[in-house]
Amino acid sequence: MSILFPALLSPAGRIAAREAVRFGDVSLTYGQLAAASEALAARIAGAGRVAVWATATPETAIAVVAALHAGIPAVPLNPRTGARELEHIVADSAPSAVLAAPGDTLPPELAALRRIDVDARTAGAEATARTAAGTKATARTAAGTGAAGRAASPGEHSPEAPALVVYTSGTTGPPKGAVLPRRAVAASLDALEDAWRWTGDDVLVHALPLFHVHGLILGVLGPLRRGGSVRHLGRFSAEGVARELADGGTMLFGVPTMYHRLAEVLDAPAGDAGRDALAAALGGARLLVSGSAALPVHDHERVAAATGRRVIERYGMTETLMNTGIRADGEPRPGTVGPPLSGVELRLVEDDGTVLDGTGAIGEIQVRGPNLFTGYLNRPDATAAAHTPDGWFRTGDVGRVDDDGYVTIVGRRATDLIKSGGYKIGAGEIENVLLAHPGVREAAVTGEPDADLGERVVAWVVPADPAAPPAAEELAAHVAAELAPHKRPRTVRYLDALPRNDLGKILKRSLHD
Ligand code: MCA
Ligand code: AMP
Repeated sequence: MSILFPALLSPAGRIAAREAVRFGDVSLTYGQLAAASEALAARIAGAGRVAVWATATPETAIAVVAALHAGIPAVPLNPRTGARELEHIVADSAPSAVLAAPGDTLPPELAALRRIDVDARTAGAEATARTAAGTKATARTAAGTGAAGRAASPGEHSPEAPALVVYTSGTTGPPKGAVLPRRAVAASLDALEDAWRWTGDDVLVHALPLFHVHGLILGVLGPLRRGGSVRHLGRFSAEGVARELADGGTMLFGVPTMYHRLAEVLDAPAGDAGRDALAAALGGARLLVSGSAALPVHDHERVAAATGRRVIERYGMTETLMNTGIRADGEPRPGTVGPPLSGVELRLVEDDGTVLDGTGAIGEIQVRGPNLFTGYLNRPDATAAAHTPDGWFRTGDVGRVDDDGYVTIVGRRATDLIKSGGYKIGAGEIENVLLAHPGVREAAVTGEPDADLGERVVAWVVPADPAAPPAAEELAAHVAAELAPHKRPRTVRYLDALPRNDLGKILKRSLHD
């Protein structure tokens, strides 16, 4: 039987009063979160699957914990998802209800769903007011008792029962829903506990979106499983990171773009107040963790030079949760993602299926272990294609393993996958949307290196009317409205024709020439 959050079961005494989550200036204790999620779990009992309007708010934490408590799979939705992508996700995952905060305006694609309001204030959420001197005064914003000491129902469900369905992009077609069982969530979070000595005393700081594995599972469910707390900044800023780490935060989770932006601030001369405050706050943290994409060594070095602390990387995937990571007591080695985590088997395989065993050999990374998903929702074909006959998951990432087990990712097999700001984006989904624009005759999408985003989305467009090509901003807005803003092209290049081979296939590699 799987109990994901022991600290939320009948919280009493010190743990009931401990802060569980804080978003901006609104926080919930373990007692309040337990009461709110239990009450909501009772209201959604029997629902087949629920969508969660995953804003960066305590309501999202309550909604997801309630669904897990009730044993109902939750489908976190990016609140900025455009019409086409949202229609697909709703049709594919067929939720019976959508959980949202009372003030949220939901788009027409969700109109047919039963709406269930989740209100953190009725759970007794507290607003923490900061005085100019930096001390805190706490005021209750709504009536509510919390539930210190109240008995909770056990929330026990089969380890194989689906916990979450998280949508992730492939090279072509719409995103697929990765079905993550409770077993995988528990196994991956416990492997990180082991690697990072993650305890209930840790206070995690981050500003990640809550509709992906990184921000939601690691960033919210992780602290709750340990009985610790999370402080979400609402929106990423160097000032917010500095403030929260200086005020009790022990760990920082971020994507490389965030560390790059911190490194830019740290580049200011010593004596600059913002730079010095950030350097001191990062220097005082127990653990600075980067993931979702590679953190360039240059940014590693800039942070280390200014703070005396090394950022450590871990390597994961929506389908596999976490695979490898530098340990808290291990050697931080920039450019590597550390050894496999406890319980994870990892091997390298050549294109022809030959399993590599020599140190330093380069091949596709394949993994196996309790951290893996059970499959893609409604896509047995894609699930089968993603696995080898002997049950290993093909990550599509290409890497090597050193003598001491440290893994280095050197690239990925599919050139049609773009990682921008830590988001995985399929070239095909953007091409399809661009082709639906009346001003576009032909389109190809590629990723280009970008110092801030890692890669940026570039659209190569043959206009329907060469005399009046659609403006780059118009195409970006079109993609943002149909898919999501982070998928919009940041650069548009106009061509008379796309380079193609004899079979008519677009030659993407020659685009950049
Ligand atoms: C701009 N915006 C637009 C348009 N242009 N909206 C509509 N139409 C347009 N044409 C808006 C955006 O919505 C946003 O609004 C604002 O402008 C800025 O957008 P953008 O430039 O895209 O944001 P950014 O500042 O570049 O974001 C950088 C970021 C972000 C904060 C680092 O990329 C991010 O949060 N990344 C995290 C990705 C992540 O969590 N990945 C995990 C998946 P507004 O300003 O109002 O917001 S990977 C994973 O889970 C695995 C397991 C793993 O290993 O971790
Ligand atoms: P997603 O499918 O959005 O969950 O993204 C998973 C992918 O992110 C992996 O397959 C890797 O390509 C990439 N990734 C995650 N963490 C790292 C890391 N620390 N270094 C390099 N790539 C990473």
